[in-house]
Amino acid sequence: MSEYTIIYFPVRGRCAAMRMLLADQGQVWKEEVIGMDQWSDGVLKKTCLFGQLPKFKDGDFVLFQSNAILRYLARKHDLYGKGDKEGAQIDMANAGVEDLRIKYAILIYKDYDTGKEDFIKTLPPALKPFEDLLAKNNGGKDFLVGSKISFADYNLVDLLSNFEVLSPGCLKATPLLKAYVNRVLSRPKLKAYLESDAHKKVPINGNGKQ
Ligand code: GTB
Repeated sequence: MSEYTIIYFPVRGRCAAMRMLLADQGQVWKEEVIGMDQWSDGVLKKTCLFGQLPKFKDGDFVLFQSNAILRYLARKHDLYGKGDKEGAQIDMANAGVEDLRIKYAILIYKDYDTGKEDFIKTLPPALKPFEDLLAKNNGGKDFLVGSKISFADYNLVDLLSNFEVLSPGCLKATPLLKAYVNRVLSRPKLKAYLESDAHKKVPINGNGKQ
């Protein structure tokens, strides 16, 4: 029996995808919410391997780094594709999501006022590789890789949901991606979680920008 705990700031941020994965897989988890006042005293930060959150616990087992946490959960819950090749393709897709997430975080936390317009203009070409991956996999009817959802799908769908908030309609140029996001978001357990206060009342980012 797993005893999962997510220790993070009161935002969706880098924990949204792992929460979506857990909810969709019917898992329960605890949240330890760290306010900025607590974080600023530096006590917890000193105990974090890279000086950052999220921190994740499975009982006594502790992990840092959101993508490592996603992969751990993927291995435990069979969300890493079939065989080495699908696993490598899922890693490749997730690395693309991470590259884009870093650009989004820079926009949100550093360049929002000056960079938003340009960021939105670069979205269609930035999303094209994911549209291409979908197109090559059963004409876009399945997931990024293979016929079963993977951790990279939760990560991508979370980021694309944030982009839809930043720029409503931004998926118009990538219709397979748009249909895929809708399909994933309508999975019953995931939908119920996303409609709950546990998700809705938590802001996307820590500075009020979205
Ligand atoms: N590579 C790491 C991962 O993927 O886990 C990156 C983790 C990371 O960037 N953590 C940030 C952090 O711990 C929080 S996510 N920052 C504190 C520090 O470095 O001291 C982004 C974020 C920023 C601000 C808030 N906020 O104000 O509530 C929340 C989340």
